This record gives sequence, structure tokens and C-alpha cells, in this order.
Amino acid sequence: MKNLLIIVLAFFVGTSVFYLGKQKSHQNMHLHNQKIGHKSLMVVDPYARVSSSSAKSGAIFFTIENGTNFEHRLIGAAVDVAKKAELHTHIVNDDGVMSMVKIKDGVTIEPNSKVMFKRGGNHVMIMGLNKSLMNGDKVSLDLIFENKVLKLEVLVDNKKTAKKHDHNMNH
Ligand SMILES: [Cu+2]
Repeated sequence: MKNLLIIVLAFFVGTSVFYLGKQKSHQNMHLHNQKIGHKSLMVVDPYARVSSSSAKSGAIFFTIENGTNFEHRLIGAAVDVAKKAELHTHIVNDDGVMSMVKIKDGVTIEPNSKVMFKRGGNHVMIMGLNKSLMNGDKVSLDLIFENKVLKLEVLVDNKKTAKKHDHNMNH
């Protein structure tokens, strides 16, 4: 009887060690996978624009590069220089008229891909500016993702032209 108990105990200890070991290797695999996507989630080439120094609103543009193997979703934004920051995009109606609309469900950046926020497309709209923005001024921008917040400093650059090759890099 005593022997049987020992055998049963040994069996349980054995299986739980095996199970823990399995879990650990699974966790390692998970971390390893994340590493394969050479980079993290990052924002490149950000800049802000205002139409004039007396403007009450402006827009911020950038490219989000998702170098991870996980989907990320941008769901909101905040800035220090304005009351409100919203994710906007442009739509063209049946008459060919372009207008701005608020993005409701956020913007998904697929694993190992990028999404551009560019002129005539997606942008962060900043509304209710509490100071006039000039070329070279700094704006603190928080990009709010589902799982994290990326904080960045963006320069106002009213002279920046919309790059031609932007159109080819839409996808
Ligand atoms: Cu807008």
C-alpha cells in the first residue's frame, strides 16, 4: 500500500514537472516569436501642420510601423496644445467631393506592416488650439493604442510638402 502511494505521488510529481516544463517552453516560444518581428511598434516621420498662426485647429501626420508579429490598433490621441485630438480620415462622396470624417473604430496596423497618416488621408486632427503654432514649435503627442500609449514630440512643419511617393506606399 505504501509503495503504491509512492508510485502515485511520483506519477503526479512527474506529470506536473512535465507540464510546467511544457508551459515554460511555450512562453519562450512566445517571446521568441515577438523578437522575430525585428522591430517594435514605432512611429516615424511625424510632423504637424496648421493653416495659419491664428488657426484654431491643425493636423498631425506620421507613419506607424508595426514590426511585431501582433496586430496593433490605434484608438485615440491626445496633445498638450489643444483641447481635443481625434483620428480623422478623408472620404470622397459620389460627387467627388472630399470631406473629413472621424474614425470610429480605430486604425488597425497588421503584423509586419505599416500605415501612413498622410495628407488627404488619415490624420490626427487637433482642435481647440490653446496657443498659436508656428513653424518649429513642438507638440507633445500621445498615440493611444489598445495595449499601449506611444508618446512623441512632433515639430510643426508647415513647409513640408506631401511626398509624391506617398501614393505608392498606401498599402
Ligand atoms: Cu480632420
